[in-house]
Amino acid sequence: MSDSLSTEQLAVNTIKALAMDAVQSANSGHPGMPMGMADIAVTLWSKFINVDPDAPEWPDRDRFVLSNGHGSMLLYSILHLCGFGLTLDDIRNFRQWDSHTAGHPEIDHDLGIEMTTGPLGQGFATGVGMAVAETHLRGRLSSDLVNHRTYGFVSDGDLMEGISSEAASIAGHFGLGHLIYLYDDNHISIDGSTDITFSEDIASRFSAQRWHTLEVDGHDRAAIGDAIEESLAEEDRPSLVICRTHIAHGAPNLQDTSASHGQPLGQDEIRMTKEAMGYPVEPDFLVDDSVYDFFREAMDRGRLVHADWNQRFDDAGEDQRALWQALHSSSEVTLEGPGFEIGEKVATRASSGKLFGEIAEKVPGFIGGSADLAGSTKTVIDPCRLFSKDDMTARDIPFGIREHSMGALVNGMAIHGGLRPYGATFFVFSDYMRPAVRLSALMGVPSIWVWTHDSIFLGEDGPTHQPIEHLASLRAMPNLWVIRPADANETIEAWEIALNRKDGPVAIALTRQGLPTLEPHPGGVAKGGYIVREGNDVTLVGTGSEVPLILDAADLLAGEGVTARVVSLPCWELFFAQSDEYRSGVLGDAPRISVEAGSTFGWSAIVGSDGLSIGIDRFGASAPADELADRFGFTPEAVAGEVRNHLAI
Ligand SMILES: Cc1ncc(C[n+]2csc(CCOP(=O)(O)OP(=O)(O)O)c2C)c(N)n1
Ligand SMILES: [Mg+2]
Repeated sequence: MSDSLSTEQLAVNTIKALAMDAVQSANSGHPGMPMGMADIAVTLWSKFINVDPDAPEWPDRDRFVLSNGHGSMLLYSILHLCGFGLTLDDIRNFRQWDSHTAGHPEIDHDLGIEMTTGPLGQGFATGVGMAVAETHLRGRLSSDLVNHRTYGFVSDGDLMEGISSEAASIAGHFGLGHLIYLYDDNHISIDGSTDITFSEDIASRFSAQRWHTLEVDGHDRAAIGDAIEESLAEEDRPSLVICRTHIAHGAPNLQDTSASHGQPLGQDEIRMTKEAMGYPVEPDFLVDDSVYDFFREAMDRGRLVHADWNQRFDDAGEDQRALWQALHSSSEVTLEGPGFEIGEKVATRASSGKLFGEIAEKVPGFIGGSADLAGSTKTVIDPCRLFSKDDMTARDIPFGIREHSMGALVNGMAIHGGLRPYGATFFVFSDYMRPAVRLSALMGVPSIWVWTHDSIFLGEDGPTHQPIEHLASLRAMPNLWVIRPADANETIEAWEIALNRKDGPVAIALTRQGLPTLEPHPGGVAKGGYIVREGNDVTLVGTGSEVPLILDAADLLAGEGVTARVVSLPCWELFFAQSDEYRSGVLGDAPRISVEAGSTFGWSAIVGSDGLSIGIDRFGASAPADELADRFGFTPEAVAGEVRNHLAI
C-alpha cells in the first residue's frame, strides 16, 4: 500500500474499507456511519481508551458504548484490529445466522462489546448508568480500584430521542465527570438532511444541562485528540464533543447523503472510494499487517494500565478487598424478613419496603431508586442519604420523573458490574420504561424492576393510573420474570428470586392496598405456582391480591358443599419452566377458573379453552377501592356466583 500514508491514516482507511466490504457482502448494513466516525474511532482507540484485549472483562477497563449501534461494523473492525476475539471471518459473516457480528450487537463482554443499541437513545442513557456505577464504586472502593471513563458514540437519532434529554439532565445534575460522549454531527439521518426536523443548538442544550461541550472538525484527528484530552481533564461535568463529520466520508458520490446510511454503497462506489483513498481495490477485507501492529501496540497502553491495577488490587487493604469481594460475590442470598403474623394485613409494597434494610446489609451492591415515588413505592434504603454530586456513595438514587432513562440507567449499572440495581415506579408507568425493560430482557441483564400500585385497587386516582393490560403485556416479553406476590411471605421470596437471578431481569408487581398474610409455602414462588388449599370440584387460580379473594370465595363455596382448590400463581415464567407433571399436578383435573384484576388476555394458557377467566377487559374507573371491587365483580360473593354459573350449579 502507499508508503506516503501514515499508518494512522491507513488505519482509518482500513476501517472504511472493512465497513464497505462487509456491508456489501452481507448486502445489508450501515456503511455511512463507520466511514464518518473512523477518524474519531482511531483517535480514541489508539490514544486514549484503556482496555485489554487479553482480559476483556477486567473490571476497571474503560467502557465504550456505541449508541448509534447501526454503525456496528465500526466497532467490529476496531475490536478485530485491536486483537479482541473477533476474527476476520466473523467480519466476513457480518449479519449472518449464529455469527458474532449481528446487525446490532447488543452486548458481548468476552469480545469487548460493552453495549450497543438498536433502539436509538438507549445507549446514551445506559452509558450514564455505567458512569453512575463507576462514580459510586469509586467512592466506596477508592480510586485505586475504580477509576475509569465511560466513552460513547452518539448520533443525531440518539439526540433526537427524548431519553437522551432525560439522561443528559441526570448526568449533568450528578456531575458525572467520567462520562465522555462523542457526537457524530453529520446532519444526516435516514430521511435526508436533519434540517427537515432537527435545528436546536446542541451545544447550548447540553451546556444548559450542565455538560462541558466542545466542538471540533470530526475528521481532524489532532483536534479530536485535544478535545478528548480536555474532556479527560474535566472532572466535574460530563463532556460532549460535538464532532462535525461527513457520513460516508471519502465516498466520491455518496458522502453527505442519506443513501449511505443503511445500504451497501455498491461495487462501483466502493472501487472509486478505495481508489480515492489510495487503498487497493482487491481483495476485499484487506488488512495490512502494519495496521494490526499499530492497534496492537496501542493496546499495550491498556495492558499496562491493567497491570498497574492488578498491583494496586494486590496492595489494597483488607477492608477494601473484603468490600470488593462482597460487591462481586455471586453467592445465594436468603432473606428472613421482619416476621409477619398470619392474618396480619400488609400491602405488598409495604412488606417489600420492610426488606430493604436487610437486603442492603446482605447485598452490598444493592442500589437504586424511584422516579420521584420513593415514599409511595416504599423503596428506601437509607432515609437520611441520597446519591448526589456531594454524596456519591449513597445508595438511594433520586432518578427524578424520568422513568425511561431510569430503566436504562439501571441497565447500565447492572451491566457495569459490582452492583445489583433496581428501579421503581407505579406499575402503570412501566409503559414509560418499557424499551429499557425490553433491552434488559434481550441482553440478559439482571435489572430489578419494582412496580407498585399494581391494579385498579389503587382506587381514586382513576383509570390513567390503573394498570389493566400490563401484566399480560409484560408476561409476553421473553426472558422477563414477572412476579406478583400474594402476601408478605411471597414478597420475601420474590425478592430472593430477583436478587439471585443472574441472567435476566425480574419485575415485582406490588399492591397499594393491604393483604392478609397467608400460611407460608416456602419455595412456592420459585416454582411459579403452587396449591394454597386443596379442593376437588373446581380449581381457582389467582395472583397477588386475588389470592386472598379466591380463598374467601372458596370459603363461601365450601358452605354450599363445593370444594375449590386454590392455586397461587405469582410467576408464570417460573411456572412454565416446571415439568408438565408438576403443572398438571398443581392445576388438577377439575374445571379451572382464573381470577386476576387485569386483562384476561393469555389466561387460556392456564385455564384451557373450556375454562373461565375473570378479569378486567376495559379501563378502570375513579372510585374508592371497595366500590371498584363491587362494581368490577371482585368480591367473594361475585366470584362464588361466577363459579356456580360456570359449574352450572
Ligand atoms: C428508537 C429507534 N427509532 C428508529 C430507529 C431506526 N433508525 C435507525 S438509524 C436511524 C436514524 C439515523 O440517523 P442518525 O442517528 O443521524 O445516524 P446516521 O445516519 O447519521 O448514521 C433510524 C431512524 C432506531 N434504530 N431506533
Ligand atoms: Mg446523523
